[in-house]
Amino acid sequence: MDNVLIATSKFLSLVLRHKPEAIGLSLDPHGWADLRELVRLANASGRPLTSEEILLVVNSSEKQRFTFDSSGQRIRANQGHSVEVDLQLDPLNPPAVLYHGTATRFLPSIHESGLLKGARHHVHLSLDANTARTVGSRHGHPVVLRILAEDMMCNGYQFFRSKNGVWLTDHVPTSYIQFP
Ligand code: HQG
Repeated sequence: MDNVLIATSKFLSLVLRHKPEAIGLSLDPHGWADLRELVRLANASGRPLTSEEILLVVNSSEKQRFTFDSSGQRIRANQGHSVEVDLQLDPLNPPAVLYHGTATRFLPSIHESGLLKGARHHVHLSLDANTARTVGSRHGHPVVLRILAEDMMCNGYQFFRSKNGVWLTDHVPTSYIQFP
């Protein structure tokens, strides 16, 4: 993605995940925003944006961060929200092991409290260790934790998978984390 599209993608993350009110946008209870309204409000608030640009971002995002509904007239973020939305994901059986990438500086606290979702709706887990390492490197020197997901599920913890393949759960207690 070129720099203009990256900036647009970050703007979409801001208004579709975290701060729709920044441009006066409202999301429906499931996180959907009307595309024309989004374009209108962005421009009205001084952030030039066209629906063509949005389409390019949605189609070129490797992580598939956003999705259109079947009518093509509404858009939402696939995961990563801090605003309260119900994505209506069904619980799903996870693989035996999932991975979480974090930074070494967080390890003492993770040893203490397990993985916490913080400002997001869920703790985010990756299907493979490489992806987890990339996620962790956003925060500093990366470290990959193995999460005993199947054991968690057997003990009643629920897992979900976002449309773009990120595994989600509420909290990972320390006892299900294998530290390197
Ligand atoms: C850490 C990106 C101290 C956690 C990625 C992480 C992902 C703790 C940080 C998605 C902790 C939160 C989410 C504890 C967890 N003590 N630190 N007890 N428990 N942490 O950004 O998982 O580009 O909210 O390890 O690809 O890094 O946005 O979560 O380091 O899918 O589409 O607290 O964001 O996707 O950081 O990333 P974040 P994350 P997008």
